Amino acid sequence: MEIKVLHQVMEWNEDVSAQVKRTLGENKVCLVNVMGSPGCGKTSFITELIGLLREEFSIGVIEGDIAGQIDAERIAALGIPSVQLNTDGACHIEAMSIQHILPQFDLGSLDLLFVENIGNLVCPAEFDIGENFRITILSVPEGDDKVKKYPLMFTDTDCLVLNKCDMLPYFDFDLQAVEADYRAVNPEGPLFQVSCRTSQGMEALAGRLKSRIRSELARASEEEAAETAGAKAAEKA
Ligand SMILES: Nc1nc2c(ncn2[C@@H]2O[C@H](COP(=O)(O)OP(=O)(O)OP(=O)(O)O)[C@@H](O)[C@H]2O)c(=O)[nH]1
Ligand SMILES: [Mg+2]
Repeated sequence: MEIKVLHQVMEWNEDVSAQVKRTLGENKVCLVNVMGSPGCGKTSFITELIGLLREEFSIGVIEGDIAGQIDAERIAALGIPSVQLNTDGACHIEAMSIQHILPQFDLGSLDLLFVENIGNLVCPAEFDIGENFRITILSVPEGDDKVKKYPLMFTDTDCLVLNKCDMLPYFDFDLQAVEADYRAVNPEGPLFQVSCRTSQGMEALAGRLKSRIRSELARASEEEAAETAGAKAAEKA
């Protein structure tokens, strides 16, 4: 199986996230930026979600890693279009790279594009890659102090997923403390407890995601309709 591997575009620092958003909006594609530490379960989570969402949405995945194409191969094995982005050392993905990769997908036939960001709790939070929304994953074995230590990752997210909850009996992990720390930095953000190993909590999460994706796609359609109406009115004037 041949996987397309593209490299991070480093020569420009210009913020092109608005252009990425425009391209995605025009094609009615919802982009979800999945972030978290190395090994927290980002690929496992996307894989689980593909199973739960693929009946309703046409899905593609951009897999970000410093090197290698292991994750893109995992996704391609599911029959889902996937492109591997290698950042060659950079600890985050930039919008410029997403803009560069989008033409690799048949955007007109996609509804949903997952981007698995580089495993890191720091830099990815600082870069808007043109996403509709962000999901941050924290896993039980990482420890219960991460929200306090890396607040931006948990402040600038639309949802926190606590993964590997099947491991809770084996770790001194204070769930209430994590919830309280998260509430302190992100009072409105939902928190889902899941296990990608047992699928615990995944259906409920997928239900909430479906509503969010539907409303993002509906908004893109409304904006397109408004633009068309505006252009027609301008033609007449
Ligand atoms: N017990 C348990 N293991 C899990 C769970 N989710 C993922 N794993 C395991 O955790 C390891 C890392 O999972 P990945 O999905 O590759 O994690 P990732 O965040 O994509 O990793 P990188 O791409 O390397 O940053 C694998 O061995 C998974 O099988 C879970 O809910 N419970
Ligand atoms: Mg991965």
